[in-house]
Amino acid sequence: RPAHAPHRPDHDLVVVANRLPVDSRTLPDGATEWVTSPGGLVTAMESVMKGVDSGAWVGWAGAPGDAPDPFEADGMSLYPVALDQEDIERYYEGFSNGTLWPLYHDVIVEPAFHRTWWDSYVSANRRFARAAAAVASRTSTIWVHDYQLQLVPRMIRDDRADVRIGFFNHIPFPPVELFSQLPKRNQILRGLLGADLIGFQRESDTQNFLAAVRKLLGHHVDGQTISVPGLGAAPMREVTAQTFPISIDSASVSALTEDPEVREHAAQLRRDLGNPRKVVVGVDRLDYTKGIRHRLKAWGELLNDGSIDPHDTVMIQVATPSRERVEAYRQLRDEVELTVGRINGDHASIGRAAVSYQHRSFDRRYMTALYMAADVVLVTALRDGMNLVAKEYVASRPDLQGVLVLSEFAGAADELRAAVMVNPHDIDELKAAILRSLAMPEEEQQESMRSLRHQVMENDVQSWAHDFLERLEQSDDPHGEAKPV
Ligand code: ADQ
Repeated sequence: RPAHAPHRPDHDLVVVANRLPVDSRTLPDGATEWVTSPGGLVTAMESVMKGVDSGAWVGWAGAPGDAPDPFEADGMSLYPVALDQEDIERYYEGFSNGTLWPLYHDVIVEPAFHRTWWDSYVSANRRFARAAAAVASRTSTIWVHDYQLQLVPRMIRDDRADVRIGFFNHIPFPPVELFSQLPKRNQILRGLLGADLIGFQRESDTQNFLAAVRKLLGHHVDGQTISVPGLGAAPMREVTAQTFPISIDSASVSALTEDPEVREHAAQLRRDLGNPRKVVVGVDRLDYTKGIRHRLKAWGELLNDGSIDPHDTVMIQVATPSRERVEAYRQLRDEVELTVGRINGDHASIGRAAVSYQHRSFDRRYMTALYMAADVVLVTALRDGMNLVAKEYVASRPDLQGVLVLSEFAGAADELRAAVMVNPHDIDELKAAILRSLAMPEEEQQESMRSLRHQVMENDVQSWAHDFLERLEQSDDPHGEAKPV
């Protein structure tokens, strides 16, 4: 149970993200329970914060209304920010997930825009910025995360010119032709440029951002360095945009595979499925960017063609509930569940599913067991910042068995070159890739997995955070003193 934290503004690192790493949940007896909040950002940053002496995290606690008091958990100070029901509808579900999310993911669904959503985005961003500025000391580094908070760097800088500010975008940054559609696009760019360092997942994201800054704001760009004119008499500032591909806590995932209980769980999973010859797995938040429909279409056709025998091959699709109040997500859930129902209606036998569908969250140990039981993992995102599932699968296979099918539209495709690459829009290509993976000889699996593991084990989330923070330290000293050598 978290103890209440005294106000302790001496944090080395202040993380600002939409969500705290834990969500508050009110129990029937009125008491508060804290559970890990979902998604890739929290998975990544949780392990980073374990290595920080005095870390703080500013974010929303996941429930509408007044913010709980600051408290300590997992060795860091958590500072909850309040969002009321209207903020949730306009700032979070509206501008963040109804406007920015689809626009930044190649307009897979049409972005909606309302001016009231924007107003709420501005005021919510201001609340996060104030909360962060209030707990940062003169020597703190503030690290702002993700598309919900793009105005925060500039808002903090206006208040606190004496701190270093970094920003990392976990999702793609779109080509300038798409970004230009965004109402308030220049305010967004100026908001981001309040940071000293702006990080992106892929080199193409960094280049897209630099092109937008050049074309829409007319700022001078030299390589990765942007010259940002100061306001009034303030001098020109230099801002760096750079690529930092995020990763996972690879060693701890890999270590879990040695745990006898996890191993037994993996074996039990296969037994529960009726010991099929092959198990194919998909793990995603239930999001239209993840290509779940394309994957199920390919799977359904392979069963219909008779290319796959449902008596010896099973697919497990784990779909974490996500953004269930946003219309496009409700629709997606209906479509996915209809498709799964059809496939099972046509191909499942009594007691044995053709697609085993799980709409819920599982803990780390279960997820690792699932990866260990998977002969093939399908990552078929239509657009994805990175995709941690691809890296988790690789880290879970020290036995060098298993095949990763990876969409070229996931950020992970830049690094995980030894995967079976696919364009998920091409259903025939996807089907062929699945069949090839199911038939891949052991030696070939080993060769590919060895190369993938080399990449994932060497480049973990700790080195990602270290690289980002080290680069941020090299930016101009905000106190105007000489850089330490
Ligand atoms: P997400 O879109 O959330 O993250 P992803 O990178 O795949 O996507 O991370 C999802 C995380 O949730 C993984 O760690 C996965 O294991 C976990 N998860 C998924 N389903 C689960 C379930 N049912 N139960 C338990 N855990 C589950 C965003 C961007 C990504 C980027 C990350 C990190 O969209 O592109 O990789 O941030 O920057």
